[in-house]
Amino acid sequence: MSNETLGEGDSHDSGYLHGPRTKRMTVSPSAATEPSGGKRVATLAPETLGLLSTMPRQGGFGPPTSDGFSQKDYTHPAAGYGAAMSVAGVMLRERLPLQVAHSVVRMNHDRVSYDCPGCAWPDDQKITMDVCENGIKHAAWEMTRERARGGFFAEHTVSELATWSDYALEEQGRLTEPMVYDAESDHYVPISWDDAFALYGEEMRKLDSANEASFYTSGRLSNEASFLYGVMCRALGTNNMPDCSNMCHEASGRALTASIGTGKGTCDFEDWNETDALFILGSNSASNAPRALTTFAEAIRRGADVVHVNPLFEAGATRTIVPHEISRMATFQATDTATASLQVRPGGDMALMRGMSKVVFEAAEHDPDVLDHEFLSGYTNGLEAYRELCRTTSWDEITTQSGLDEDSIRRAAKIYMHAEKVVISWCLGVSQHEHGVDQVREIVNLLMLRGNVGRPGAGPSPIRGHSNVQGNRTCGVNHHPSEELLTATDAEFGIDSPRKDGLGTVDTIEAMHDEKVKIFVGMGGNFVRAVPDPEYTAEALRKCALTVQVSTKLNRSHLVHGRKALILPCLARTEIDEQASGPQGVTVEDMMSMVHMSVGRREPASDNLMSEPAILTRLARAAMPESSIDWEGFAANYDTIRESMARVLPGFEGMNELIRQPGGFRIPQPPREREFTTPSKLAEFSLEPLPDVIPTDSDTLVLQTMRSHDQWNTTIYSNNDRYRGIKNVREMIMLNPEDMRARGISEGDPVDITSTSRDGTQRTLRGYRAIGYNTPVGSAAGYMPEMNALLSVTDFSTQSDQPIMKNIFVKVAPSA
Ligand SMILES: Nc1nc2c(c(=O)[nH]1)N[C@H]1C(S)=C(S)[C@@H](COP(=O)(O)OP(=O)(O)OC[C@H]3O[C@@H](n4cnc5c(=O)[nH]c(N)nc54)[C@H](O)[C@@H]3O)O[C@H]1N2
Ligand SMILES: Nc1nc2c(c(=O)[nH]1)N[C@H]1C(S)=C(S)[C@@H](COP(=O)(O)OP(=O)(O)OC[C@H]3O[C@@H](n4cnc5c(=O)[nH]c(N)nc54)[C@H](O)[C@@H]3O)O[C@H]1N2
Ligand SMILES: [Mo]
Repeated sequence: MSNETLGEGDSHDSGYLHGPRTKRMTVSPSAATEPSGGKRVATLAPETLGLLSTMPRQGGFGPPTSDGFSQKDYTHPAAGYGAAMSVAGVMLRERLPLQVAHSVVRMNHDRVSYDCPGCAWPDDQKITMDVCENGIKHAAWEMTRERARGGFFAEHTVSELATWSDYALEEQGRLTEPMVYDAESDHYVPISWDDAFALYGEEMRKLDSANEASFYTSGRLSNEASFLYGVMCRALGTNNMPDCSNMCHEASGRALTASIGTGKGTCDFEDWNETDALFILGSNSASNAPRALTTFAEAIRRGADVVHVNPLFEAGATRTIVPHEISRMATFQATDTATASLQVRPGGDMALMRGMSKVVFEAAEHDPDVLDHEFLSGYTNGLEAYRELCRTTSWDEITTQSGLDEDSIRRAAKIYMHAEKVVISWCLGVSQHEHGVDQVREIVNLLMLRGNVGRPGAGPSPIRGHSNVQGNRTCGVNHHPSEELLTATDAEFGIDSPRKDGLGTVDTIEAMHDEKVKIFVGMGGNFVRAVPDPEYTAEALRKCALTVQVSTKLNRSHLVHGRKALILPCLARTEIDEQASGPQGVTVEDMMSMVHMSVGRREPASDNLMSEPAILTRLARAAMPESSIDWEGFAANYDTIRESMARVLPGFEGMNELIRQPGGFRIPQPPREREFTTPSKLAEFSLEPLPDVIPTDSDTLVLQTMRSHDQWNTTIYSNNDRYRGIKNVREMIMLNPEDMRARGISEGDPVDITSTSRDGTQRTLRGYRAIGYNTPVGSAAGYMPEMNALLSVTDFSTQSDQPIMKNIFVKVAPSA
């Protein structure tokens, strides 16, 4: 099937793919109005300068640079030679030539190997080497030969390190021993593990209530560690468990729970492999789930449709060399990965879904079989009200709010109706909006019309983020846990879990700022960088009595700390985890609910590291010396953790045996069998009006913040973004050329970006470079985490509590 270019005309916001415009542009640093290189570029407006003013913003958070920047549209297929070169660069930096290549081949495959620490895409067991460029880079990042030893901390005060770039901090390599902050000398100094845990225990026991502590998780934590973490928090008496999922798929979880009863997608890999039409909304798959490209390409080869919905024409929507096909890589034979692309307006996905449903209902007037009556009458609730809602939503509203013309939407609906089996998938482009929950529910509404739920080859299927973010939730990391989980936990451990919801990410920031939370524990991640409003968050963290960061590498969150601070270095997933009963393995759950084993094989980066499960058992014991839970037994043998998990978590019965089968096991997903666990026991149509996603003031642009190809969340590998043709700049904003003209901005000009938050405060990033790009008129795009400086902590969705990171209202003007 060929790449169909739908729609006519050439305006940038007319709907379907016209292909990015081609241009060449290079700006040398001498053309910049500010001094170039490591010490310049945008700073926050003076009025917002505060606690973060010690943090340099050198060329964004990537490596310092003195070279000119450029944008030139990328015309090669995704993956391929550029990928190989990029991997080589990272390996060189980590001084890692052979080991990685070796390890990576084993990664994800052998059941006694480790799970890729990158994304949550499932492993294709049929492909002997299903690896990708970004997975290799990510594994290399943790396998680095560089070490931040105690001597390093003796040489630099924390105030000095705070002036280093984020890139330089991580470049120090793996942390090697526990450290404690010494306020007198302003240094991190070595501390024994025993003393570190004793200090933590002492501070915890000073609290009036466990609710004065908050326990963050980044989505890499294993299932076993997540489970222990949850039990520890509940035994302490708190549900304060913010996690990175509060910033990525909270909306998806809430929406799916309301619609079908459980917060996960219903598809497995086989469904993706046999579907007739795949709709991919708001995902930059080529960079963030690269192995998905293989699936897109294979879908096209068997004649299925693959429709991408995105304000940008991302590489995954064009042509690709599928990641594992090394021979093609050598000869550059590209494969199609899309049949159509819809250039939606930011936040316009719900209107698109509504429009498609409207067309389906219209078609059903002539041919009743368009609807799946058996499914709709037997398993769903609210069909007639939804039909009426679609009837009364006008085309005018649908086209305005989606940014797509009626014809384009009708053609997308035709693809949907012609396909017997449809999978709709989405990522942050859908969830990180005010109406993220409504958007995901509208996806389910559309799927239900033709019974595309709980049937092979069909279903809703969010692309998840971190490699174990889904497993974290399954195993108990949740600030609003279910009664079912708490009851089972209480029965297993003889505790009395708190029933009150805990604090999520945004609430934790506020509570620390109000000094209601006094201890912050981060199990991985880089909290101060990942969250909105870094300055306010830094103030909040600095008010804490104690901050504890369990990490593999040095990052900004170690330098923005409480009055007392601990850095507890842990083993990485690729490393041997030796405990009293011998070497241990942990498990992870991929985005399709498959749980499998991950066993590290490499020598640990230092002999003074502890595993995450072991650290958690020691933290638990230190805070609860009298606890009757056998924490020490858990640390000695992870099988004993899994025995408890098997009793507490539905679907984990027999876990120890199941994970020793090749490929692991699949957690039962009731909606997959059309068993909907909603209160009505039916799948629920949602009946929300379309929100108005267009700023009332025509001067305002909607800014989305996203990842470059060369970064992992807060870790930046380089200042390049290969598929978008961007070289050597992160402090940039992509603008539609029409919007640039209207503001008197030329290509490469320095501009100031001012956001207005929900609390009325304004924030400005100065001297960002304007880059003309094919993004809809009225929209703009730039990079996270730099642009978190534009968000207030109040800028979160009232539906999901998720920060609205794809929906920032800004004004852009030439720099003064
Ligand atoms: N290499 C690498 N892989 C990663 C990560 C990484 O940083 N690096 N991060 C991991 C994590 S934690 C996550 S959550 C995922 C994130 O994966 P993605 O969701 O792909 O992440 P983003 O870079 O934020 O890209 C958002 C995409 O949504 C589009 N978009 C923005 N607004 C809208 C909209 O209103 N509608 C639609 N339809 N599209 C929109 C953007 O143009 C962009 O293509 O990736 C995971 N995988
Ligand atoms: N503006 C904006 N902001 C965003 C987003 C956005 O799209 N736009 N996306 C949001 C999303 S989806 C997410 S998930 C968050 C990401 O937020 P986080 O998960 O908090 O951030 P990461 O950058 O993934 O965390 C990196 C750090 O984790 C530590 N680490 C790495 N491996 C391990 C390990 O094995 N164990 C332990 N204990 N630590 C380890 C290292 O010290 C490293 O520095 O950012 C969010 N922030
Ligand atoms: Mo994420």
